[in-house]
Amino acid sequence: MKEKLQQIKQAALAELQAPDCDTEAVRVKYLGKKGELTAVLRGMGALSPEERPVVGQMANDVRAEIEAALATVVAAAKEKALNDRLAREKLDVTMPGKCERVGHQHPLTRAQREMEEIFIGMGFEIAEGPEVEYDYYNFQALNIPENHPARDTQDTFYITDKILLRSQTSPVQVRVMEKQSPPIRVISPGRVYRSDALDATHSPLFHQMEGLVVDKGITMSDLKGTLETFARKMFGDKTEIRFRPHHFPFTEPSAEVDVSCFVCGGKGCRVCKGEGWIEILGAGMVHPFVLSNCGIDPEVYSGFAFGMGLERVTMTRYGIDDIRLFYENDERFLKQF
Ligand code: 2NM
Repeated sequence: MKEKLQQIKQAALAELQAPDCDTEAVRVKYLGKKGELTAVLRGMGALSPEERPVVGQMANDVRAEIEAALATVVAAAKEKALNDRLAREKLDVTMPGKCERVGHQHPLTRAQREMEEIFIGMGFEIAEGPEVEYDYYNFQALNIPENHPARDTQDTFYITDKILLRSQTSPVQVRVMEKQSPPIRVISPGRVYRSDALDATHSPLFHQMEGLVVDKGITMSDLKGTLETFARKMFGDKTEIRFRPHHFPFTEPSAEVDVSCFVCGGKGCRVCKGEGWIEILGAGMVHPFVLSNCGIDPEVYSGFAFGMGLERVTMTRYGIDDIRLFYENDERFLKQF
């Protein structure tokens, strides 16, 4: 019986050494109610009274040894499982983060939105219209005569005799005047097209923002006040504006409008090329012919209009010296804004 106990012990310990040992199966097989050790204990009745305590003691020792070996193997398996999981789920919080790069608005879009906000603050609404336009809206209704150089195929992209890519956003305002009766207060930002070769200051596609106000009793002083307010919000509180006489077919009188240089304040510097002033706008009182072309009685109503190039304003403001940078989509340029 003692030999049997030793055999059980050796067998159990050997099984526990196996690499993929099922510890629960070993426990049941040797220590369970129907296990081998229990079977030996059951047979103890056959032993003499002197042998019984000796064998009993030995059986208890064998049980304790098997239990201890089992506990060791179970603990080792648990530790290995934990270590495997820690290795698998390793997270190094000191690694550099993964940064999602976020885009932003194009500098021209930002300038346009900013200008829209300023005019919306003065009660203007935003008007839009087609970029493919009738020559009637782009030229005729605006009192631009048949022989005007702007109408030449050298300067404007024609699609047919009567259809073209708009060369300004004023046709949008003609459409507004046809549809709406005064008071009218609109701005029309958008793309315009001219048949110019691309260079540092010209592009066949550029952006304009024009404005129009029509009501009873609108005068040149309304125009000046509006543009001064705009210029101060756009270029700074101390900005002054200056009107120089000019000619546009669609306004009378007409003016080119300068703002005092926002860099030197008027003393003269590199940005204003020593002038102290920077030209940014064309403006004037809407020609009576234009009003009547649009069904508005010039004897009752008057209005002012203005227009500026978005690229030009943005280039001036940020000191950008080449218009092509706006269209090349080079991130090294774009990410600066
Ligand atoms: C400019 C300069 C001066 C202008 C005129 C009109 C309209 F539709 F009312 F006749 N819209 N925009 C205008 C006037 C545009 O751009 C340099």
